Amino acid sequence: MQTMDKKSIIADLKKVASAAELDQWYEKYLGKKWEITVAYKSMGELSPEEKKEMGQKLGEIKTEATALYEEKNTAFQRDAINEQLANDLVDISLDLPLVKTGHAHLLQKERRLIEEICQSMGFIIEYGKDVVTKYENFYSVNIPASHPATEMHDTYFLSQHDDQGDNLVLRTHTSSMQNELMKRYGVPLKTVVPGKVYRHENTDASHDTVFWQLEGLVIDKDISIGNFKEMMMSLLSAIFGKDTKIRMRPAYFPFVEPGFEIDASCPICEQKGCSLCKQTGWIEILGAGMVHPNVLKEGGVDPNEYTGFAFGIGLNRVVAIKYDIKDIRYFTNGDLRFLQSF
Ligand code: FA5
Repeated sequence: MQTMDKKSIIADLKKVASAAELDQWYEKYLGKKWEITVAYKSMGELSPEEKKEMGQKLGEIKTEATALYEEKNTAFQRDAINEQLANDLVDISLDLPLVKTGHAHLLQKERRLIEEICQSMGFIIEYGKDVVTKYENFYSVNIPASHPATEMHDTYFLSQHDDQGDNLVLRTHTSSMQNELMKRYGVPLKTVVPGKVYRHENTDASHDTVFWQLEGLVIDKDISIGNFKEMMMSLLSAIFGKDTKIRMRPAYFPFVEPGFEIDASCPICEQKGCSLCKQTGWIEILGAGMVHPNVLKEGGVDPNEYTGFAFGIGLNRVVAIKYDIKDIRYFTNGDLRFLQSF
């Protein structure tokens, strides 16, 4: 009981100089085997008056010691945190190995950029589905089953069927969205559809089996070839942002009348001839034309009242021209040396 002297308990606590010493102090006085507990237990032998006096004294010691203990404990914890913060300072001048992070594929960065340009020109952006019906890919855009034009696209057919019993197809062009957009939005309409398309064909520097197209469809009253040309030239100069020569020539697509193709000058050989431009100096970048009346009718639009133009830009070729990439297969062959350089 001699240690139950309040002064010596508090004096002991005041001498405590570290968190470890504080733990020892706690064990000694307030822990499970603390001396105050032992003192409480030994009170059974005392008379009621002595018990009362001793109980009161022990209570006071406990309250005061606990408060002082808490105060010391908080101070030690604060010191520990401050010390950790002081030691955890980040040295921003230190040379650390670079953390390799991923980034968007060049094609996708460019696609987003072109989408922004199109949005600023008032186009709605839509994304279709990769797996479509024969109706969407062919029939709705004036390519009947018997039409030789179906041969123009080497198509990947799936074993699954649509409700007409026709095999589903991996879309061969983004024109497969034209009909749905006319039906969904009606007219006037100004929309672009970026999307992946699939063709079963031999690959070379300007042909791949999977590539991106960007379909444009503009329908309104009195839309003319002049409107088409003006819009196309502004779009292409905004996309390339450099001196790329453009030429337009007549072409055939069953879903337009008249139809055109647009070529861009080859940046790789400066038009002297190379494998990308197949020695011609020009690379075909898009097909286009005035929307065929049958396509308008099929989309529920009156061709006597409305006209329009459509275009399908080959994104891989456009990006290759913009960045002087001599073979579009680099986009899909997964070569990290190529991917990491953009
Ligand atoms: C079409 O796909 C038409 N749907 C385009 C169109 C839309 C015409 C609306 C009229 C109106 P074409 O098969 O030519 O057309 O493809 C369009 C563009 O895609 C080409 O100009 C070319 O830039 C690109 N392209 C075509 N085949 C490949 C291929 N195998 N690899 C990479 N790009 C290709």
